[in-house]
Amino acid sequence: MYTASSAILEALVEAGVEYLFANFGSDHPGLIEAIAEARAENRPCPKVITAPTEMVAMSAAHGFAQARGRAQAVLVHVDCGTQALGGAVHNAAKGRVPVLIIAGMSPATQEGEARGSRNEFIQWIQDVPDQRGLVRGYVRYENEIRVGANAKQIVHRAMQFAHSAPSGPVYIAAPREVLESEVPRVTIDSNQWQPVAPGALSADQVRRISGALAGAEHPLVVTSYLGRSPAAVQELVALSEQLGVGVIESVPNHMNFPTTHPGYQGVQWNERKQNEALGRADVVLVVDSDVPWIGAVNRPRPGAQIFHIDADPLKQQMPLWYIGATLQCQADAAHALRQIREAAATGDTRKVEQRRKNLAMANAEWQRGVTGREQPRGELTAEYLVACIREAIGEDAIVVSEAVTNFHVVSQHMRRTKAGTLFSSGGGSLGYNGGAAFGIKLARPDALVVAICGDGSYLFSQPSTVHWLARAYQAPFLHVVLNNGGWRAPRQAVLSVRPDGLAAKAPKIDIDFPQPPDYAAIAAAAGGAHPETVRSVADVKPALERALKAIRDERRSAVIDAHVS
Ligand SMILES: Cc1ncc(C[n+]2csc(CCOP(=O)(O)OP(=O)(O)O)c2C)c(N)n1
Ligand SMILES: [Mg+2]
Repeated sequence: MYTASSAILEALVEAGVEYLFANFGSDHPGLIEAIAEARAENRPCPKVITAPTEMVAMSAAHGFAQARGRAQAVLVHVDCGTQALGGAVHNAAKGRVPVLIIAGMSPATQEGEARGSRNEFIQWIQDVPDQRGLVRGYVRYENEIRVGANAKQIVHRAMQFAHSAPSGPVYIAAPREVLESEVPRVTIDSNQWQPVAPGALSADQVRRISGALAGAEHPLVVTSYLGRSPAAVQELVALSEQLGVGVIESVPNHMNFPTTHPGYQGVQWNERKQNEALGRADVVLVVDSDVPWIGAVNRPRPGAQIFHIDADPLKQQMPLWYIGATLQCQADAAHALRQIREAAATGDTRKVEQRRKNLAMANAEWQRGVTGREQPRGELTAEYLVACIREAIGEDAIVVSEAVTNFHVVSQHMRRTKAGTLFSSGGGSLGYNGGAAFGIKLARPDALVVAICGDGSYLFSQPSTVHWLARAYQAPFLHVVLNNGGWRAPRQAVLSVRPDGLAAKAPKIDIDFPQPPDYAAIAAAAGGAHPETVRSVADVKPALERALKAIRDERRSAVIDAHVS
């Protein structure tokens, strides 16, 4: 029987969806039947990953899309499963990561009018006034499949939104009777459903930006997520070399520029101090960044010329946003940087040579600073630990970071050199790390995947689900918990806003985990992960060695619970 559900499955295959991260319910018999039928008839069908919790399913699709650039599907149960996606929808939206969410809806009839009509009490309870409204503020597109006949077109349209700039999550819902309805087969020409072609700069924009960069004393690029496109990383390297332009990263959620390249001028985060390179620059080109600086503490020097190129220059989902740019351009970073580079005459070669020299000196100083901070001290520091991880995993390993107050430690000390080897969520809803690492490992089965997170973030990420999945689907990874005894971030917030208050001096402000769980043992119980606990400098290297051996030789995940000062 060919139903709307069969059509949806077929559309997923046509759209290149390899995985369906599924949490099934009473709304899904049509889809479950269509999957069984596809298998029985040996027709292509996305691989189903049975996801015990929705937040992890969505985070896995998030990680997969970051590593491979393609939206996967997440199937959830009515309003309840939609709500259980929780902050993972925020993360995909803020990170502009394509994910297709499909949800069933309670049956729309109650007297057996159509196959799928209500037959369980829960279907009255789960019928809510505005199911799609639960995610409306976050998705690029949401719709209900109202008749089965055009279900395929709706899936393809949703995918078009998901992959067109600014990309992001999309949501489609359908009542049970619609998913059950028999429909005629529709033939789709996938060429007609491609994402909108990437945008380019106009000739005038190219001229203004390349002219300003070439003529500047201290030209600087600031970026956070240009590295979503490996081609853009290459272009930025070429631009930096050709014109002697420096690059800083601001709260990067991708690897954007090789840290070992002389043009690299470091990375900034929430530091409450002026960034020197930013304060010096007379021309600043912001490319793909949500928070290029925090103006109250750190900003370009007065009179600096600011240009902005972004997949989403208006920051459509941010009510308050401005950076003082005199030219805002919506364009694909790789394309725009190539245009600028090709238009920029080599210019004054002596000047460019001088700029390159200055940059190389500043980069060497940055490297020295990082090296200094990562030397072993008495106590086990996050800096030392991250440096040891870097040395143990090599340049090709893929790092997932949700390290919160140690975010900048990971950005700095991982010193990534290759595009696509560092990801963080791009959002602010903690719990992305474990699911994302699992999804990335599915996307890149040959890569070593390493997630580094806070102890709070480890629990947010639902490690029991994550490690059950990692074993069930043979996607082992290294999970490192920066265990600092609880939530340090809220304390830092209190100290920054109320430095003289009572809370700042109080011995207890309810953010510590005085009897912490055995983090590694959670993963061992749930998914047979190899557990390690490290408390001192001497513990680190042997534990890393054993953990990586377990992943390599025994094909199981490893969790290192690292007690850092
Ligand atoms: C879903 C969600 N809930 C709450 C918060 C608020 N929050 C921000 S940081 C933080 C603590 C994180 O703890 P941990 O991962 O251990 O990092 P640390 O602050 O110790 O570096 C919390 C609760 C959040 N960002 N997301
Ligand atoms: Mg912590």
